[in-house]
Amino acid sequence: MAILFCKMFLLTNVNVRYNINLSITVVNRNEGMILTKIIVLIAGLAIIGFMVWWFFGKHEVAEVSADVSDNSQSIDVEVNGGYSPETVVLKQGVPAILNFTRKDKSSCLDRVVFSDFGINQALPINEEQQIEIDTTKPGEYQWACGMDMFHGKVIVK
Ligand SMILES: [Cu+2]
Repeated sequence: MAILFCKMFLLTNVNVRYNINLSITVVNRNEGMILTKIIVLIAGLAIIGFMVWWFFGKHEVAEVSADVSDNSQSIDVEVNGGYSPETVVLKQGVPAILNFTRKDKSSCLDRVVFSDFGINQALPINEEQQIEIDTTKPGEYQWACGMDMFHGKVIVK
């Protein structure tokens, strides 16, 4: 009788343990879901942050304003798989020079064309070419490679 009672107790004990284990598992599953949500949230925020950084990062690299000193301004433009910077901001009325240096071996970028100013300048590799830009009129002026494939822009304001 005592043994039976003991066995029953053991059985209930096992049941209780099982129940506790089950409820812990349920709690863990809920916590897991919360954790998953937090991870998804953090990942989402990280992606948004990265996109913002990428957008502003590119923006900063792409656009450069000239330093104006002694009634002259100049900007160096590197030609290598495109133009860096792609957008150049010049001050209106101040004589401006863009220094183009081609580091790209491809013949695609061996000329730079400013159709608004009638400029079609050869860019020998690794040689700085000075291009005078007329800044008398404010506006946006595109430049391109000889084949009109790569583009850059001068903003006079
Ligand atoms: Cu080209």
